Amino acid sequence: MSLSDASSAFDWDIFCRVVDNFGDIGVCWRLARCLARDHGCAVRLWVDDWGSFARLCPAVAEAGDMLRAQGVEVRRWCEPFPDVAPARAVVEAFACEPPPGYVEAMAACTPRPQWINLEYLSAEDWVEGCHGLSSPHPRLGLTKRFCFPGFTPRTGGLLREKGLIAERERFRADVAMRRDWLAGLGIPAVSDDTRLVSLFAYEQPQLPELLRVWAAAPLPTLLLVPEGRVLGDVLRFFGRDEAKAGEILAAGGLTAAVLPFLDAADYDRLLWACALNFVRGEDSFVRAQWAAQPFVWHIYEQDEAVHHDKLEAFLARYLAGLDAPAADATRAFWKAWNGEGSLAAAWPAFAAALPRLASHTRRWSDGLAESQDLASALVQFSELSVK
Ligand code: TRH
Repeated sequence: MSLSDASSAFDWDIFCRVVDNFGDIGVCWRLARCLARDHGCAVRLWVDDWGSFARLCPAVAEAGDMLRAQGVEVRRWCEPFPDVAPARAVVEAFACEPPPGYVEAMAACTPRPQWINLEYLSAEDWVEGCHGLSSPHPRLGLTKRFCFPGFTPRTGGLLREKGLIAERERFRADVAMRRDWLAGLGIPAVSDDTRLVSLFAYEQPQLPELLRVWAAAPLPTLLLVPEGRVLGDVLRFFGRDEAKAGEILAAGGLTAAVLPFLDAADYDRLLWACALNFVRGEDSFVRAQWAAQPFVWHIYEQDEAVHHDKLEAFLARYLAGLDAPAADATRAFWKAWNGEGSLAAAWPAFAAALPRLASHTRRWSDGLAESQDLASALVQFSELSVK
């Protein structure tokens, strides 16, 4: 049987090359699960770096080149690439280019698969003009279309699982559930006036100065830090070289708990439980917005500092409608967190703005939740019927 006669068992093939960290695979893995769980699609996910993926999906570590996890068939993207019938829709994440033989096989299919390049998230204005554009293949008669996630209805939107917001609200409303969940992570009971802060970031050289301010503040802070790149900066403040998940460190009014790298559901709960979330990259940045609490974004650095425009574009959208002093304080603190200015100096005004920022972020999140989510947009985009 030639591939053109083969009717693929899969609705979707998603191709993911891990550039670094967890964002590329974080987005692809979430998208794959959304398509499978929320849309009943048959999804196959191709991933080149199983070491990184195993942090998000531990079952990968035990598997050979293939496994079924959370409703998705996961395959190692290796060379030579196996001779498989392409799916009806193909997502190439972040211009990672599917294997040439697979693309030839796509061209031989009748009908030809829908080919979508899923781009990185940006709040910049040009995104609306590029979302949905097509690019014809020079030889093979295939057309690739561009899907840009984003914050406006004229983009692909953001990944948001069905029922996520209701689940968040149930967790928030249930004080005992939150307390028990924190206790399960080894976090001691805290006083009602303690500010819970989660911290996921790249290296942050100024962090010890900020922690000094928190340690001396009249209100206590509990800092929850999943193991990762920023932990070294936390430990520097405490005069330690290393710490294991489960350790709790204290200085003045500041307590820091080192957490293991959490699974996706627990990472959401962490964000829901905290009054302030430090996030980074792409996927955790979006999760913080679904948590609807004030957050600070450590943006992924790009060549020629283009990430500064990206940061500004997001701030302009996010802060619109917030009173000027609170908006200025938030902008100054975010910029300092991203290397422009002093964190300790920017903190007092930002801390004073947090109550107003909290209600503003809630409105921001509610507004985003009214838009179509990215997986639904892709299903529509690909013209596959929703089952
Ligand atoms: O890891 P990131 O910095 O990822 C990236 C990549 O660097 C990528 O190349 C770049 O292009 C992109 O950012 C913009 O940050 P991100 O996107 O937040 O991915 C982290 C993932 O890890 C996210 O899915 C949340 C998850 N996570 C957990 O599952 N458990 C945890 O405990 C933590 C802290 C994170």
